[in-house]
Amino acid sequence: MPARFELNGVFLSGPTYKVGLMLALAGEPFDYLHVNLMEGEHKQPPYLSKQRYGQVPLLVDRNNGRHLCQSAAILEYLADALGRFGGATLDERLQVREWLYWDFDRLAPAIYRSRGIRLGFMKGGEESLEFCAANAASALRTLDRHLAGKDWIVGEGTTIADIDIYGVLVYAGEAAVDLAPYLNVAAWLKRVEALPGFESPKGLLPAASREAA
Ligand SMILES: N[C@@H](CCC(=O)N[C@@H](CS)C(=O)NCC(=O)O)C(=O)O
Repeated sequence: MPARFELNGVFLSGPTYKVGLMLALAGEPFDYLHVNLMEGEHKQPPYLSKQRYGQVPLLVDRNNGRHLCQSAAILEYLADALGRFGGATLDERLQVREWLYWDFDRLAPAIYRSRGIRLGFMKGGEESLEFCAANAASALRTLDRHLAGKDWIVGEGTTIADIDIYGVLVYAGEAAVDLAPYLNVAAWLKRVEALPGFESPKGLLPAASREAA
């Protein structure tokens, strides 16, 4: 029987990794379809008819034919659909959502952009890199203060807030951001990496399409 989920993405993409990590931690096998960004596949009508923003990731839920876009919204969908990592109460779910918005406002742009410039797939000079470094430091101070005395970002267990933010900070090294001074963040990263089903970006996202094992 084919896997329930089909993840369309690119192996270098942080937002694609977030969705793959969620599926892996939830124990959900998925077919992986490589989208050829170099050849502009994501801007062609067949892909745009499934992903209106012309971006990766795109998740297809074959149980109901839904096509889902935007990694944070996909994480919320999966938490709901699979009954995992959504938060234990309404208040936790609301806090989780706050962190998802915070990530894409404060943390992800700084890390992803710095990484993109350094790896050569985004434009930007020294000034942009300095701006990213200052914003990353500010966001990391916020997260580090928040994690003092806590194992997880929200509540007593892993949530999609942890998965979403891990999916940014895993690229800190490539963005030349040193996480060592942020002791609470460093300890939390290790907790995420010890979760059953955890996989690194390399382990989860191949360079070519792959069917679920
Ligand atoms: N907010 C989106 C961002 C997705 C995104 O930036 N995807 C990049 C790859 S990492 C992409 O598709 N870039 C090609 C483009 O935007 O044309 C999400 O979280 O899903």
